[in-house]
Amino acid sequence: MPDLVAHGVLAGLDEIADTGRDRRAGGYSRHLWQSADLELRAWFTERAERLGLNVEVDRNGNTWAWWGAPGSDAVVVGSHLDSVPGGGAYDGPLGVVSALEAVARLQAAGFTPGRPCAVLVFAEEEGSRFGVACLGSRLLSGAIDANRARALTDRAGITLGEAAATAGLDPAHLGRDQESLDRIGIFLELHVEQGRGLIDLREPLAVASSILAHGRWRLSFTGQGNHAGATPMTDRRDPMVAAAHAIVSVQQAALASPGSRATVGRIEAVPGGTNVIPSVVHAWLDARAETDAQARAVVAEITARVQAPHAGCSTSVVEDSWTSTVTFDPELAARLVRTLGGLPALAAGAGHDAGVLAARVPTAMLFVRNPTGISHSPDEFATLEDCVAGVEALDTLLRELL
Ligand code: HGY
Ligand code: MN
Ligand code: MN
Repeated sequence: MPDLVAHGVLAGLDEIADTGRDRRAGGYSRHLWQSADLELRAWFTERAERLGLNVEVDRNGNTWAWWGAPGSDAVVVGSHLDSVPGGGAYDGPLGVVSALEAVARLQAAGFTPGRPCAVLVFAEEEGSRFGVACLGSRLLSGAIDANRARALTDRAGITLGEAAATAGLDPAHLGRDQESLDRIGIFLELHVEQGRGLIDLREPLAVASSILAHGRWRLSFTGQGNHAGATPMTDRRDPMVAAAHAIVSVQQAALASPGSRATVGRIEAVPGGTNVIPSVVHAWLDARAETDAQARAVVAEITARVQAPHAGCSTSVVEDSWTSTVTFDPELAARLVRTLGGLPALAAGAGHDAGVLAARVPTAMLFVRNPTGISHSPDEFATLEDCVAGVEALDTLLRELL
């Protein structure tokens, strides 16, 4: 087995291993244009420039590292460097370091690309700061309205437009970037697998076949803020109780629709004091299913259940984002499988920038086995051997596609 640090793939992960560690949650919290993300951007630029790549940041904060001159019909390989709160080391960064390593190997072998090639790092894939996942690819492709995006706020109330300006971008230029989009001939994303598919198949790699339909909704419960000691239990309109009831309904609605998934991973009580009955509680719903119709039906069921008045509170449900079921380009997937000498196909439960781009350009994904089957957690993992298999697969694919 090759030595861990001597090996380029994990050397890249090793170099960023201390960036954005979250002491409270464990794992990493790397959020758009905050200190860890800025450090990772600088790291990527330095890494790419060391390979002689030309680094450009586009109008939406996505970073492109061009091998040779930028141009149309390019083969673009990439992923993201941001994380969920308390995320693992591999979700995103594995795809970025593997792409850089594949380019380094091709250069070392004296390979010259016959068409433009870039390594691309998308901004805010997880939506951890501004709430909408795959924001960089949605803005680039026009899948989100620029005015809506500019007005998104983070937990401190800073708008995306303000944050973009602080990061040196012109907020007026956020939005669909046809020129950049037109350069992509093929997009490839390598990603750590986020479930148990490859464990069960006993295979190190797979090609993606599809992504579940998925979206995010904000459920808000409004009651009466009041004193925790002075207000009798029978005289309260407590939105925390309404939210608790709703969260149980979320689980019940998804269990009643086999294959669907619905999660409340974040709640916020306003104002949020131990001795204060909240006036408002927000709960964020993430719902997914194989088809758009099934995901929509689960959310409709949840909406009906949570809107029935509970604890004297009123409820609103607002859609923050939606992505239809993605089916990856079958011809490109078949080409990958042929080139790599046979690979299983895997349906993904997680969303990806590749899924957003798939609606506009031929797109494919490679998954690398995750022996814990756990993701969005510090327990996410990939072995050195499997990471090397991923880089070798990218190397082979780039030789074929370039
Ligand atoms: O939430 C997701 O599916 C992804 O990991 N961005
Ligand atoms: Mn993720
Ligand atoms: Mn990811």
